[in-house]
Amino acid sequence: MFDRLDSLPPDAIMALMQQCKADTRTDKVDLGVGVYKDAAGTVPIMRAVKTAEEIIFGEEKTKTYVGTTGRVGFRETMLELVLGTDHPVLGSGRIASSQAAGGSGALRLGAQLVQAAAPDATVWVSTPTWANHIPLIGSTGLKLQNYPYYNRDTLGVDFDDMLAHLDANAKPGDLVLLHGCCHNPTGADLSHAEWDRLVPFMNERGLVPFIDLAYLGLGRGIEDDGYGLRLVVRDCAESLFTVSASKNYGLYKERVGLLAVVCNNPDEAVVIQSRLGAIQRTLISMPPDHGAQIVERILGNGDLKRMWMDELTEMRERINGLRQLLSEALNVQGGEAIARAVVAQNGMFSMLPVTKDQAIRLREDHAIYMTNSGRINIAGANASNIPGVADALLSVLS
Ligand code: PLP
Ligand code: TYF
Repeated sequence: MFDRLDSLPPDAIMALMQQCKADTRTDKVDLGVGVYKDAAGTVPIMRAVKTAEEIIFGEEKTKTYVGTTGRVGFRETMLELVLGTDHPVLGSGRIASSQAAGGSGALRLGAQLVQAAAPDATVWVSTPTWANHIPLIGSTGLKLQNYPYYNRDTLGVDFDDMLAHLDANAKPGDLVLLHGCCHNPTGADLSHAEWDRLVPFMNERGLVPFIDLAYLGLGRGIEDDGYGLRLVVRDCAESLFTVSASKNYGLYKERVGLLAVVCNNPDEAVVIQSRLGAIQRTLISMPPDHGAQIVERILGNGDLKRMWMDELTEMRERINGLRQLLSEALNVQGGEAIARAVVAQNGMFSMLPVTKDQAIRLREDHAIYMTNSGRINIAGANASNIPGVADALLSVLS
């Protein structure tokens, strides 16, 4: 039977990562895959994570199953982190939640729930969005459509176009997938003022927010980065959000994430909690535990939490320092607009106005790796190669 199937192309970003790895040029710069790298170019294990692992190694008594929706302590501490301990919805009983296999597993779980509740709903995603949103959500059978978001001329968000498009095309009960912060692939986020306008707009039109938060703390800080999500949870009767612990804890391969579903009332939340367990059972039975145990230990221990926060601040400051350096290096004739965008954008990514051919030239002629769409992961650079990256970029753009 397997001869009936054709092969499929590999994930483009993973393929780019392999291609860069195989490149023998010593001055290569990997601005491809979205993982945080330190100044030495390694993807480090955070000290708080290592310390938590050592404690777990000494204290863990059993590897028995935890359950389909994972650890209660993980879910509670993550919700407190993301929403803030004084959030009005936190103690309301309106939130159902589940641990998941990464942010990706949480997205799939959430989409599967939406598909069960509202199979005719459309999920609106930004142009562009993280490429994996399409298969993760689309494979449930839900329909996906695009709303305008990033303007490649202004290198910013087309907020008025976004609202006008949703106003004209989305129907009540549709979902709008929003990036909580550090938009992937563009780095262009909604301002607080835009979130303030978006939330009442969505409420008036009966649109349900579905927020993907994968980079909390890597943009401007936890409070700032969580602004839109906290507002949505406070002001919308129903919403969903996913949280990934891959980037801000460096727990990529451990696969740890959270899905939260904010319901109209506590009775509904009880029903949805049972559904989340049932859906997870159809997908993977139970989520992996190790990463969730680490996160729970860190967030539940004052010293470890401070250690983690300090490291997260170091990571964010490194990224923002590199943004500043790149911006300064690009701030010459012809590069001014990109220079401004690079410091206005948030998180690891920026989307540069390079064509596919230019991205290929940067790869082939300069050993600088970025996606064909012009997305760079700024954390892949360092202070010594930034001037070369800026020069190469300006040369292919001229
Ligand atoms: N959402 C976005 C926008 C991402 O960039 C990522 C990153 O990999 C994820 C979700 C989920 O990542 P993971 O499944 O590794 O937690
Ligand atoms: O966008 C990125 O680079 C990260 C990592 O299939 C990633 O989100 C890339 C591709 C993929 C899974 C994760």
